Amino acid sequence: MENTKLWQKGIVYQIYPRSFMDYNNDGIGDLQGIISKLDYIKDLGVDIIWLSPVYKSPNDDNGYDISDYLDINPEYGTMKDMDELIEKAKQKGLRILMDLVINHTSDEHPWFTQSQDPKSEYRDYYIWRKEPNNWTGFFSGSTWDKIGDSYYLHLFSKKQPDLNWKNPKIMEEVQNIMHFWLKKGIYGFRCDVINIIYKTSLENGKKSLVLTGSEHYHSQEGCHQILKTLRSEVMDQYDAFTVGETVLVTTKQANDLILPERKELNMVFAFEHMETDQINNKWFKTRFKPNKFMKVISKWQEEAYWNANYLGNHDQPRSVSRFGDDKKYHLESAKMLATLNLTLKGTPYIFEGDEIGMTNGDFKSMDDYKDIESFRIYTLMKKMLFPHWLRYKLIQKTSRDNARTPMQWTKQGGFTKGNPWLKVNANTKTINVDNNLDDPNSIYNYYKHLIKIRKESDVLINGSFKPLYMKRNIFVFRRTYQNQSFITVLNMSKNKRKCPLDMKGNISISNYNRTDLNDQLLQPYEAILIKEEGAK
Ligand code: TEU
Ligand code: CA
Repeated sequence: MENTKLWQKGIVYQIYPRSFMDYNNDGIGDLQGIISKLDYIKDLGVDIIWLSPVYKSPNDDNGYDISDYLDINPEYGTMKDMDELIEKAKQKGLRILMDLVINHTSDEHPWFTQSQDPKSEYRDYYIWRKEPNNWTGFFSGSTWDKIGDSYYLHLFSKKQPDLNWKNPKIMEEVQNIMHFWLKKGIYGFRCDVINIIYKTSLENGKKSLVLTGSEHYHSQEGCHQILKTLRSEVMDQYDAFTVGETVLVTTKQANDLILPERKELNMVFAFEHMETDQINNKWFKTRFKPNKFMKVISKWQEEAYWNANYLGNHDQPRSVSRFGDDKKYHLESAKMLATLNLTLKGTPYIFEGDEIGMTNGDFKSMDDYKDIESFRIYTLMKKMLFPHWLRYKLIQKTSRDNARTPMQWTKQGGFTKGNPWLKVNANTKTINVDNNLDDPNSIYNYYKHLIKIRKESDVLINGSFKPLYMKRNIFVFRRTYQNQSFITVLNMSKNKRKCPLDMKGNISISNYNRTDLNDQLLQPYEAILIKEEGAK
């Protein structure tokens, strides 16, 4: 236990800075806004705050297009504000995790503007070719755009040119950036799309419905080499950690990045559980099937060396709207999902607003959306002759803006006194922080209680994971450490179901305020955490 690091035993709270709290009332969340809410975050019981990018950026992709890695987006504040945030957080025992986006920069980064001149020393910072290949990108369409008489590669939007990791200068630049921030006392990095940064070849790819060409850049040996260097040259000099965002990985590919002897990353965000309600790609949603979902989660629990557990983030629809029921069983299902996320093995990540059960946005037309990806996909579906109602329905279900609506602090919203950059959900009237703080039975107070239980428990932090039942939308698993154990019982559906196993022990927490385990009938979305008695 003593050797357990903060990033293993701690809990991470993700902030999407644009949407968290607007201090100067210009409609955009900012650093002073975050500082003003540090006590709220601390009270929840978390240890680490992951900030989505706050660097200087023209905001084509809300900060995931960086034009200066060593400066702060003026919309969010200044470097002085950032120093203050790091310092004030530290005083409260909170550490800051920053987003590190090193697959691409903004096209407005001075490296890229200079790179446009074929004779510039920055030319090789990016990937230029005379002719495009057949690759298709994450936001759909070709990955190549033309400037002058050459094409440059961009796996995301055309304002996000990919860096050329075959150029040793990039390694040098990135190391400097990492040192700069780590020296300020941050606790590490969430490494954006880290498993696709190294392009082994630029050959044409095997034709595929999505991401043609990915076999040339996904999980390449070159990427492993880069991560080993960043670890030994930078990370190892600090008390810090890395979590990689890794698209399309298998448990084997994840372990190749996180096993301690590999000396690369500490953990990764995998996506397989997020793919269980989609056909082929994330824009074609099918009905959520809990059985499939729990099997994937269980597989990752058993096979991955360590997990970064999450049910939502700034790229995904809201978890309660997606895996729960945001109407009839809002309270119950949000608490059930919390119980899942916080009793699994690994480091739990909570996305801002999930602790009060925020739901998908209540957008009324395409004019309400802001996300570049939503527009790209909408246009693509139009080209494919999808009727308007279907296009709109798919965007409504999948848009990343669902997770990005401003944090609901009060009945009136409370995020800003100005005009919010993205529409505040009208359900802030009932779903808001104020209501949650006041009500002992609220989702927030359930999170808080559950976090406390987790933090005080060797079993929940270090225990092994064993699935006991995964059928009929019921998920039961056991965590064991030395001679102690917990059982988590989850009904992931709205149907009442008899628990197939005998439930024995003491109830640590339950979302129906159960006082005993005599009744084996599980209520809709019921969740029970049971501390088992005696040795196992
Ligand atoms: O996301 C990468 C990613 O592959 C997806 O999760 C992304 O949401 C996109 O929808 C692919 O379909 C990361 C960031 O989290 C995301 O916000 C950025 O847009 C992206 O990288 C580019 O930096
Ligand atoms: Ca502001």
